[in-house]
Amino acid sequence: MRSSKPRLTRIASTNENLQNSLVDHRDQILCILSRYLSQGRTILQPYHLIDELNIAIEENKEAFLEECPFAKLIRKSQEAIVLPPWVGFATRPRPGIWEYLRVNVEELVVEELSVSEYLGFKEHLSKGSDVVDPFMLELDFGPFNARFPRLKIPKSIGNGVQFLNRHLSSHLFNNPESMVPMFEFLRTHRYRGETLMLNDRIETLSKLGAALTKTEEFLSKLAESTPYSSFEHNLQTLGLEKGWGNTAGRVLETIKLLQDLLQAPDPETLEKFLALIPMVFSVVIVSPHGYFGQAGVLGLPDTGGQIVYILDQVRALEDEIIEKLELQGLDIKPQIVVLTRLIPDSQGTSCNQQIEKIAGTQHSRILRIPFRHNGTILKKWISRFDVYPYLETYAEDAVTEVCAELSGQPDLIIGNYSDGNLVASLLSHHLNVTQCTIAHALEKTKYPDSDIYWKSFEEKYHFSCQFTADLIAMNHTDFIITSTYQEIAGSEDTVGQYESHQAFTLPGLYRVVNGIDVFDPKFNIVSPGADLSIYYPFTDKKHRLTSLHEAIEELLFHPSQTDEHIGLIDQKKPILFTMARLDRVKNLTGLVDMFGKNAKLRELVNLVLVAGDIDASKSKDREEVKEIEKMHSLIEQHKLHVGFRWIRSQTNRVRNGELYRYIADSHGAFVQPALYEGFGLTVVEAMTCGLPTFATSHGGPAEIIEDGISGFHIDPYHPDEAGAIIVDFFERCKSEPNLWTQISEGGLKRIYSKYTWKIYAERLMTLSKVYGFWKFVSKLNRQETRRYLEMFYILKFRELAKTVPLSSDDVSTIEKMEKKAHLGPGEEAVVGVHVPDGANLKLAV
Ligand code: UDP
Ligand code: LCN
Repeated sequence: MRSSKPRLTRIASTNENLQNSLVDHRDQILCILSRYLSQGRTILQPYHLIDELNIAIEENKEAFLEECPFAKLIRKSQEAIVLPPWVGFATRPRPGIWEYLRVNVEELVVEELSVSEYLGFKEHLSKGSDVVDPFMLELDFGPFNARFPRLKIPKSIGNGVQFLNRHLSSHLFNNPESMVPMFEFLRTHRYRGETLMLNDRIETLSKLGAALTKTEEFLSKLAESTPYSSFEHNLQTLGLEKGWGNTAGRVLETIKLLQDLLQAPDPETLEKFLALIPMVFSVVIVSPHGYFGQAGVLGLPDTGGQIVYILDQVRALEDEIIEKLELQGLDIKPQIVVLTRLIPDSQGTSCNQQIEKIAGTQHSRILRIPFRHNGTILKKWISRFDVYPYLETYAEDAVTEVCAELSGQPDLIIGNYSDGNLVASLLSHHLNVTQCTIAHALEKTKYPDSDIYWKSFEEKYHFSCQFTADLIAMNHTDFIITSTYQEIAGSEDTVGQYESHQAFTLPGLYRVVNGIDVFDPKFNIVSPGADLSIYYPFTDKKHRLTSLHEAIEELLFHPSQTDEHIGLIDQKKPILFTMARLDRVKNLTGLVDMFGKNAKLRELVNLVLVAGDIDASKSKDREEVKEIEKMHSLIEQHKLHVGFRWIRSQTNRVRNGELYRYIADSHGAFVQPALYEGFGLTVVEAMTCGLPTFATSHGGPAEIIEDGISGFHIDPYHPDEAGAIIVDFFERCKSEPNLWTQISEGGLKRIYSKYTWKIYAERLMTLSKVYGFWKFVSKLNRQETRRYLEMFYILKFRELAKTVPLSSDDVSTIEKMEKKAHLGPGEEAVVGVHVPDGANLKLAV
């Protein structure tokens, strides 16, 4: 708890230059500040700040302004808060490093602010907050991590495991006895009661060295390929159990690594050794929301990349675990269970089946558990924003069902997205199992100002619950994997998704002064790929699925105007293609608006989009309904009946793969215009098929694509410029015949070097083992943080979850709510399956 009354500190000497520049260039700076005030905005984004600065420099013809400390401050600011006479700035000199100050526009003085003071100042923006709570709850995870190692250089963010290994091994291995924890770890290592690695014959660490030497002598007399079974008994007598390798050569290799560690431990050898130890046999992957199925679900609301990612991940992980277990000489069947929601009213999908085998795997399956409340099972799909009141009961049910399904505990629990990560935290807390967190997308970044104005988003999105769940999971987890660096710490100019959870405020609820540290070694970048059996280059003629071309041509060109497709395209022109869920953030309506206005682009290409439903009455998703309506009105407004085609969402991935290639055949391109994209699997898919790609500069695609080499960046907030970039490419393609191929090949090169599932699976397994090991031998599981989180969960999350209305299967209630939602344009009413606050309808299954 902290008083929010600003402690007004005079400017520190480090910022004296800034203060001096305010005095020296008073008029020019006043002119810039007054431009900010006159915008009539209370929060200015970087592009507002820089656009206005550039205009002022241009108008004043004052070149020195470029160099003055004030202009530099503006260029490094990620946000300005306008509360006359003050303008507050949150500046970010480098990724993960923040400074706060405010400038009094009347007196032209600067004050440095602490993070707490800055957030307190910002809280005045939210309604009624002249009564800012003087004793606001402040969340600060900093003190818990004060003695914990952290990275220092922004460029090493995301390489947590190397750093952690280096740091902890130097502490752990600093005397002859320091290998005791490793010895204990190997001695107690078991799989379902069966001893692995070392047995009781080796009683002490000192005896381990001798046992290893004897084993080495024995094995070196055997041929390398001698199978383990033929010398199993000899090794047991020496104190070594299964797990060292399937041949004499492999056992020797593992023993050698341990001998090296005993002699002179170093982090690289430690990582190699741990990677060879059998530790992960069963994995639970948690992903409750959406329609989690293997067919006919993609493009349905809340059902996109996360599902594709998990199914591809399962296949890659299973292959990797099987391969490694075989090399380790173990005849164990790995088990991977995807834990998702059972939806009794499954709309023709398989989401009503409790167990479903995962195609392309030997032992992996989907386990579905329904959402229930007070003993009543919820039958219908509900939006990912409405799931919070169900998650605790869901997690309780999951503990029992998962352990029954696996006939024991898992070795690793991987959470996905806010709901899955919260459930994974509860499961891992309860079972004391290593937890891995994958965000996919942190909504706070997608919805600007959803923190400060959380109350106005609350009815529709319940962000208070979601952000609380995110904070709990990211602090509870043992390690976090992200698809890109930018997801953690952004870039020089943009803020990372995790980074934006470092400091923010939810006025009236709590203020986060240290929510997550992007320098924490729990962060690791492990990028996914695309399924290469579905997405492969259009030039791979041998595997092209020409039998699907008739159906594809019908989708693209058939003149009938149906619920399946509308619009007509000119077959002589290349296609600019996009495919996404019809969420507002995907900005497909923004793309269509830009296309509609750009006569040159319309002359050069057709625009084809695959997205959502065409008939709004068929959609159950409140955001999608709005986007569908907006799309129809744009079609009318820009007369987009020709040169444009809108195809409803397409769930057949194999055909979609061929669709990308079909578009590449005619030298088209892919465009991904999202306002913010967590990663962007469609970008990877399109590039893997050899389709030149234009993708948003906000989020993952900015890192996947190297601008001008493996594709192009476009800024959705500057649609005219984005349009000009696309026009320029297609125009240049006419005069530079190689350009199209050059970008297409640049894209493929990028994918093969960084975005494949094989690289992903190896890395994830190594990380799980390393973090699992450190959790066992050190206090890495951060007990203090966990106790603090228990309190936060019980006192805050539970209370917030109670404020989310329970959903209903009652049709009459749904219709009433839908009517209410359509009262008028722009009205923020709730559409869908909510029941009025407090009502708790009990419905039989
Ligand atoms: N997708 C699809 N049909 C559609 C829309 C999307 O198959 O109508 C697939 C697409 O190919 C990709 C995934 O859904 O595999 C979308 O993933 P992405 O990461 O691009 O976005 P998300 O939906 O996860 O935000
Ligand atoms: C969710 C998203 O929004 C996408 O950006 C990602 O590509 C997808 O999940 C897979 O991680």
